[in-house]
Amino acid sequence: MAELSKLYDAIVAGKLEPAVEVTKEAIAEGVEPQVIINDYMVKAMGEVGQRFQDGKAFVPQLLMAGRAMKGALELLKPLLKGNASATLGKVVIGTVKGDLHDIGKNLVASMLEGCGFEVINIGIDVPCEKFVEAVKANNADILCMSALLTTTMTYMPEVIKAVEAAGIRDKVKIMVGGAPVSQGFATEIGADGYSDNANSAVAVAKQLIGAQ
Ligand code: B12
Repeated sequence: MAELSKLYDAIVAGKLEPAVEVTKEAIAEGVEPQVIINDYMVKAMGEVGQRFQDGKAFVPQLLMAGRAMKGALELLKPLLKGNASATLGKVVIGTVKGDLHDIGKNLVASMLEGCGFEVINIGIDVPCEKFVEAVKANNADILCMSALLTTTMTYMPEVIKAVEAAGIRDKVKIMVGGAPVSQGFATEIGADGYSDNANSAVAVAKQLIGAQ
């Protein structure tokens, strides 16, 4: 039996190899990817964040934990894909300007892809113009923005304004997310959808394009 608590420990300790090993074992034993991600990986990142906040961990520890989580997540990505037959719609996703956090954004992207959306992932530190260009160039149905910092979530309404100024606001639904973002904030800035996790992000996306 894969000892999944060791996956939690490995991510908290920022150790890539044991994180990958335990994940491989769990996959071989048929443990649901969602269980591995939500019950162990996301919780471990939460613990690292708490330690950082409490002054018990520092940026190098955050980086190493992020690296361990990403490595293990790579193994699970192919398993998140699969039951998608036709494309439900096109999604452009990025982390807003000034923000380099991409683990949660990539998880949302993988889940959307796995559930039938075509996803154009435009990366981190994305300025307004790049979001607008990508939506236009791909004729996207949904624009997803991620922010993990209280100082960068305030960039989200700027992007919405830029989409409006480009005259395409009625053509694209806008979803926002990331740890400091809330439903209240999403409503306040005029976003169409919000979710606090990758699973329900898919449900919200489907709802927004009338696929559910
Ligand atoms: C890993 C990490 C880093 C790594 C990022 C590596 C990477 N490639 O992403 C590094 C080391 C680079 C980093 C840097 C910094 N970080 Co940091 N980081 C974290 C940490 C520990 C985990 C984030 C994470 O990956 N969580 C796991 C994922 C799965 O969760 P998630 O991102 O929340 O995503 C989920 C949901 O939010 C949602 N979601 C996310 N995006 C979207 C988008 C849409 C559209 C939807 C619908 C849903 C959705 O679904 C996701 C999956 O379920 C958090 C602590 C925390 N608990 O959040 C701090 C944290 C975010 N960091 C913090 C800080 C302060 C920093 C730094 C400023 C530190 C510094 N002094 O340099 C820098 C800023 C760099 C920058 N300009 O961005 C603070 C932010 C405080 C604040 N309130 O603003 C936090 C909260 C730590 C803390 N407790 O103080 N960090």
